[in-house]
Amino acid sequence: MTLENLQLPLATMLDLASGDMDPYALVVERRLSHMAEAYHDRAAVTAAAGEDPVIYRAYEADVPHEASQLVYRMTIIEPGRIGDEFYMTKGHHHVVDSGEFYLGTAGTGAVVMQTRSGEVRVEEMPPGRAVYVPPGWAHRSVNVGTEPFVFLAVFFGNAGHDYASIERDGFAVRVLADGDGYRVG
Ligand code: S6P
Ligand code: ZN
Repeated sequence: MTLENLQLPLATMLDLASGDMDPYALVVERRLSHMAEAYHDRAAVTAAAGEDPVIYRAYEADVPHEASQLVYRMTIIEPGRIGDEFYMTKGHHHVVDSGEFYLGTAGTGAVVMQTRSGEVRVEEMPPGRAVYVPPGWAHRSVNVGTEPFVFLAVFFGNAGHDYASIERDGFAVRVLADGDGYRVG
């Protein structure tokens, strides 16, 4: 980095309870119609399609998508289910295999991680619990509670997001309602 393009420090307010970020550079909003194929109960997808609920939003800080940068996002997954499957993110691999830092800040959720060879791990992310997603592990977050599930993510600016392989192959496990709780099936 030369003096000409030296970047200034950035300070951002993160509301850990609500997930609001101020200022933010972009927001990703995903409704059911953006990820309808991800849910296994087709009748439940059809029943919810008219309302097309917002499943989650992610606010991103104004950091360049370049090597050596650390981009950060706050994600808010609404509470809800499609059939017996909890609201969740699309999930992705990073195009450039690279680790990611997650920190739960509100609500009750978990992150499902999976290698390309099919090894799976699920970690809960209550407020204050950090989860490290190592390079090569796809990741999808799930709200298993009744309040919005909020978490912070920090990833490399050149990571890139590969959604296509998850859209094609899915995850080997689903997080499903089970009484008042959940099971991984
Ligand atoms: C980015 C990080 C998260 C997700 C966000 C939305 O590497 O893993 O900020 O982007 O939770 O999930 P998705 O799967 O739609 O990107
Ligand atoms: Zn990621």
